[in-house]
Amino acid sequence: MASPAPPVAVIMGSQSDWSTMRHSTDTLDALGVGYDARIVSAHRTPERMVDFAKSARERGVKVIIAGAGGAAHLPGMTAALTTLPVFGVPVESRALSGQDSLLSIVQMPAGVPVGTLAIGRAGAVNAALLAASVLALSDDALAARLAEWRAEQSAAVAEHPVRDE
Ligand code: RP5
Repeated sequence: MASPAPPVAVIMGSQSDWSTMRHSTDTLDALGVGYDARIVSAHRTPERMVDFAKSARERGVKVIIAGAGGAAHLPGMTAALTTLPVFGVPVESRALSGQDSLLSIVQMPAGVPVGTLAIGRAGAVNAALLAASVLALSDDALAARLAEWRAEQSAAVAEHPVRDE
């Protein structure tokens, strides 16, 4: 039998989404959370999307992070095909600065949830932190690493601004 998949799947609609979605994988790396990163396009590879989403739970995936831009159907269609938690990251599009991505991910009809994050890097980082929070519900060591990550973030904030102008 094949070994189980890493707990987080980071999927994206295109290679061009990687510069945003790498912030999810960088954050998961920092927290020691295993993941698999894949290109899965709702429009260009719809059958790959269906195969991925339908098999995710049985392969051992626990949380899905899905980034897409423009007419960003990937998070919603993936959520329609699995009951695993799906966090959607709107990628900043050239034409509409990611407003199109955000609205097409966030405005899901009642019954098929996508936890929608901010546009771009902030959303990609926070999707990873949310995924880690979900996994930390049943993983005390990860909960401790997450608390440490937060403490380091707090410690890095200076009390006074540098007067550099
Ligand atoms: C979406 O279309 C992708 O998620 C990407 O953000 C956008 C543009 O894709 P490319 O034309 O750059 O491949 O499916």
